[in-house]
Amino acid sequence: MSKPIEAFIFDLDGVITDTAEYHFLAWKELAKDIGITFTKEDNEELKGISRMESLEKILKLGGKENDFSKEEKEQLAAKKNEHYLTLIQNITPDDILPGIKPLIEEIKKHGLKLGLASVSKNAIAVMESLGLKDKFDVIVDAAKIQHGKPDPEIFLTAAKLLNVETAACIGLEDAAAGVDSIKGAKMFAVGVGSEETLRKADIVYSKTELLSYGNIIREFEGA
Ligand code: B16
Ligand code: MG
Repeated sequence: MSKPIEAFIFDLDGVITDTAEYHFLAWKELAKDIGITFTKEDNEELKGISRMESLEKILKLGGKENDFSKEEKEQLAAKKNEHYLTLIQNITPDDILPGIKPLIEEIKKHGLKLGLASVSKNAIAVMESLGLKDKFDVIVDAAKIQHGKPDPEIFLTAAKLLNVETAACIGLEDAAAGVDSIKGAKMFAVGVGSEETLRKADIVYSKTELLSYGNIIREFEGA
């Protein structure tokens, strides 16, 4: 028998809103500038991974991991972020993915706590544009952690700040690295995306519109 549920902890990019697509477009253009072909499939590997680690993976993909100095890499990452910032400029509450608002409302209605675990340095700005920042009890972003996903630190920190035990938390993720982070924190993991990529999750929904509070709680209680 599991503990009674106390909190839901959401990933941002790819779960609450589709900024994953904007990250992809910005990386694709940067990769092209330096002569690397970067596909949507390659992008799967970057989901939930920090900005600098993402750049390192792209350089490796193109066999250019030793071609740039630390300063040059920082410039490349900054260039990608500038482009990304222009892409997310027009984000509004209409960009909240289907099924997320009703799920958040159910969570609130049941008096549960709500946390965000995003490794994005732009998380607070995006949450503000979506009109969701004040609904969350805790936002853990890149500024609050040392180790990104798949390390469990980000979900552990969210649980700690919410003052709940990890066994009483449900984490939601669209990335394999994020699911590893949730499971490393010993939480119940809800995956959004493909079963194959997210096979370590306790339950997987192919799209956010299929997320159901009742169903998630039943699975959590049965785990
Ligand atoms: P930034 P999440 C992650 O956010 C994205 O999934 C990942 O693709 C991105 O590289 C990372 O944020 C860093 O983002 O460049 O804005 O700091 O999925 O943890 O919400
Ligand atoms: Mg994500």
